[in-house]
Amino acid sequence: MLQNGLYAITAEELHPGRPLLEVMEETLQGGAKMIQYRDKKGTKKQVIENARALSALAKSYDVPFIMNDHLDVALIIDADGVHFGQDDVPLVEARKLLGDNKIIGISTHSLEEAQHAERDGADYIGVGPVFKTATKKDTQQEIGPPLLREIVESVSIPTVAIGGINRHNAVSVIETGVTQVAVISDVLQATSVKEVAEIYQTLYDQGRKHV
Ligand code: TZP
Ligand code: MG
Repeated sequence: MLQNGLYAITAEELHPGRPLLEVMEETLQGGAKMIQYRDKKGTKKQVIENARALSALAKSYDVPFIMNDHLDVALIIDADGVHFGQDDVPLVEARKLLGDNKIIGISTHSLEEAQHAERDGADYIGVGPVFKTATKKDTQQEIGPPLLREIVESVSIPTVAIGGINRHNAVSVIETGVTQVAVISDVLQATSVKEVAEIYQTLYDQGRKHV
């Protein structure tokens, strides 16, 4: 259900002066396999408007649209799925409201959390931070590729690596067998977002040869 490749996540503050929709369309033109709208600051009204527009954009590229944090917004705009942290709406509660056809992703930081999320019925897990990152301030200790590999091998649901991934270290991450790499700053801060998204697809093919 999740295709191998780049998972593009929004961070509007990283591309001042460039519209959110334009930047995210470039990730899709470059071949992103999934997009997530992550907004920790907007008003509910703004989040609904942006989510509706991003969802339509993703649909036009036949790519799933995932809403971070806001279960109500996901329901209002009929998003393809949601992404939650460990302290957000519990997975089993979200499942009751969203049904079996929506994607529910959960952030995990250890083997235990990963296995727990799988048991609770997550459709995929985020795993990280793999490396140090300046994008999320309240992150846990970075786990590194060896533990990432252990986690990937210990679950049978799709896995998404996140945190500090860039063009230089992406192959070492992809080689662990992760389904997707979620990248924020290295993609959104690029001069050509589309070209960098395309590079990730090439790196993916390179890394998968060793899986
Ligand atoms: N969750 C764990 S690390 C992270 C999130 C949202 C930030 C990843 O951003 P970057 O710029 O790709 O390191
Ligand atoms: Mg959250």
